[in-house]
Amino acid sequence: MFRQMKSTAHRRATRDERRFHHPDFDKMQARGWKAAEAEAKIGDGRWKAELERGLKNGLTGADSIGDRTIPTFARGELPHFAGINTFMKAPYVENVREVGNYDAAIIGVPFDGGTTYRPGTRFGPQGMRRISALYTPYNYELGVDLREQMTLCDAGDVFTIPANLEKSFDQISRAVAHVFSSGAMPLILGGDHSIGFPTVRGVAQCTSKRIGIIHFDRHADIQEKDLDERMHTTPWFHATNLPNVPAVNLVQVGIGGWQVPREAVAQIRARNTNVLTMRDVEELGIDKTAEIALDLAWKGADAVYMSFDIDCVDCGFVPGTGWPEPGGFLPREILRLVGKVAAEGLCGLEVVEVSPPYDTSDITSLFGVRVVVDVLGALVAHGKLGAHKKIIDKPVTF
Ligand SMILES: [Mn+2]
Repeated sequence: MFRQMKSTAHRRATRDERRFHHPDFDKMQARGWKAAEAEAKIGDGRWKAELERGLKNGLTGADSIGDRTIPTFARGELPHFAGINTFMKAPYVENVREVGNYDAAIIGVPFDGGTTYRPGTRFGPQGMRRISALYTPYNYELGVDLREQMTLCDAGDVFTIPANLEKSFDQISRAVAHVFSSGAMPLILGGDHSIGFPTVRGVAQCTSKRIGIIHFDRHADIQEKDLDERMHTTPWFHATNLPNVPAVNLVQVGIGGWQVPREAVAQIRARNTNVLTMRDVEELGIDKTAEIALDLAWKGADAVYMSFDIDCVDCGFVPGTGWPEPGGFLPREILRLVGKVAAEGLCGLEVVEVSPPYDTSDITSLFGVRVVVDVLGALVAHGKLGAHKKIIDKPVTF
């Protein structure tokens, strides 16, 4: 008898008997539904114009094709597997003097001469451009359509000099300064992290204003030299020597593990930079980490630059990188953090250390692309795209 009662008490409820405990849940209040409603408010004029341009430039489609917006030659976004891979199929600005006609410009920096272990980041811009074809310009959760709400171009790659760091640095600074002076926001696809110095130098030379840096990385990258040169372990030593890029506005997030050289740690102390380890981030939580990073980077500064080393993400998610290290950010965490930082405005972005030869299924390249589009999405959603223009008081002309 007892046995029978027990079995009845623990019998699984049938589907009809099952109780649901969320009678007050209103799907209309879920972000999922609100995002669906918000989409209806975004225009589609640029999409229609793209289709028209496709027909004009790519010929009308064969008679058997019912959808008369499909051209003979692929032009524009569709199909995603076809076409010439600029970043997100953005227009290629062959004449870089026209780059100022756009809100933001992709600059490829195919350079891995600063690498101290695994090479291959010279293929980073190609890798990210190729897999960027996977994305539409619309983000459901943000309610943003980059095609409709901003203009993006791809300025192509900087002509780097593979065997010479210093000549490459000069080329990179010149390219970034040119784009920044034009008013287009520079979006830099590296390349190894040695380029962090010349990229920041390119921005900093166009302004008398003070620039902070938010640096996502597992590594500190602030020693003076490595292997007797200014390698990818050194960008912040040299960038924070620039007169308007003080080390007290450098915020280094995600640092830790077994790959931080002690020379770099001495510089952290000497220069009084700001370091948040992964454990700090865990204890603070993502939202508070973002607030603190923003407070420190913006304190007395007029603009903030974001340097995103892909290896800040746990290496299980980004195998295609120069110095993989376990224990970094999970993808959802870092994307949320990136979005929160970008929501306050940025004067430039670099994504570095993507090394396609070590990648698997393009996932590291895809993550790099995701950082770029999430930054753009946050800038657009918060009305901050173009805010950097007000600090350009020393534009360069070449
Ligand atoms: Mn790193």
